[in-house]
Amino acid sequence: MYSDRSATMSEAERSGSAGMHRQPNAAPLRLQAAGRGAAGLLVWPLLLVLAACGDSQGSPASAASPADPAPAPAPPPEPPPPPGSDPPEVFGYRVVREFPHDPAAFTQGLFFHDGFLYESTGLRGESTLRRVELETGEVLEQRALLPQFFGEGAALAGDYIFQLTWEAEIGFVYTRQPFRLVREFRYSGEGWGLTFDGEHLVMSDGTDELRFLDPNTLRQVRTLRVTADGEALPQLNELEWIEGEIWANIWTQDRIARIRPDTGEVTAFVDLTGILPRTLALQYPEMDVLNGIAWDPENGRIFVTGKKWPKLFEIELVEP
Ligand SMILES: [Ca+2]
Repeated sequence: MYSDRSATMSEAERSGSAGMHRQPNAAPLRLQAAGRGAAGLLVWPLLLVLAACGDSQGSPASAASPADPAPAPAPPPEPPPPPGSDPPEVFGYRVVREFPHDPAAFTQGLFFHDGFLYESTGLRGESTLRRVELETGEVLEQRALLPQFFGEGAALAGDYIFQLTWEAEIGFVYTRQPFRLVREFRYSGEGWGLTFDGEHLVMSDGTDELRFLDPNTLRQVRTLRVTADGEALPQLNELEWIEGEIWANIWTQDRIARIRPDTGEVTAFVDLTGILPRTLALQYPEMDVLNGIAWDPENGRIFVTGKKWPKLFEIELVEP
């Protein structure tokens, strides 16, 4: 239903500010030293190496005297499970605090930086990039996309905000504050979610594959197939890098997948069923699916919201 793929003229071209970044051989942006979440702070998941059981050396059986009846042979040790074969754990949640959220914001990208939320909203004619005050939901700065663009994922890398569009195969790069468009980039296929792992932009496109892009060249450096319990997990949507994991909304589901960035294995789900009170659905009939994860690394806060949801929630996980 959103089949307008003819929108090839960029926002910058139309706004007349394209000259500075339309040169085909323009040098790539050099990002300043990455802030929080930089590679030096990367916390890769620990691999737990389980000591093998059933080693008979030194066991009490070997100390038996020759007069004792021969001990029954020890059963062979269980072979270790192959990597990725464990079913993902399912975490619950607890709402720590609720914040107001613009019920007109069709949330497609969400991150938290230095005390403020940053949000990319979708729908043609309604798409924006905005800086939002957490406590009040007030929009402090907003930049509208041209009506042919459907805003999607957004992420901060260094001092630049990267924003995807759904089908136009164009991404935008802005200075963080104020929002000044400094560059465009192209990619093939659809743009859905975006986050930054401290080294690369991580992008989803609606499939089970994540793409890793160099934030300086915007070139793809690798891809990652995401699986849950050995099965491909498609419809990966809004993303967030949280302490060495990629968290992903699953489109149309109230679940977030927690993904190992090295193997693509989903180690756990967060089940957010019921987080939005049903009574609000009557009051806000345009509410759409859960979409939007933001992480405040300084205070260890997780925020979630959805498309045209009137609320944004700070949550804590509840152990399975
Ligand atoms: Ca996010």
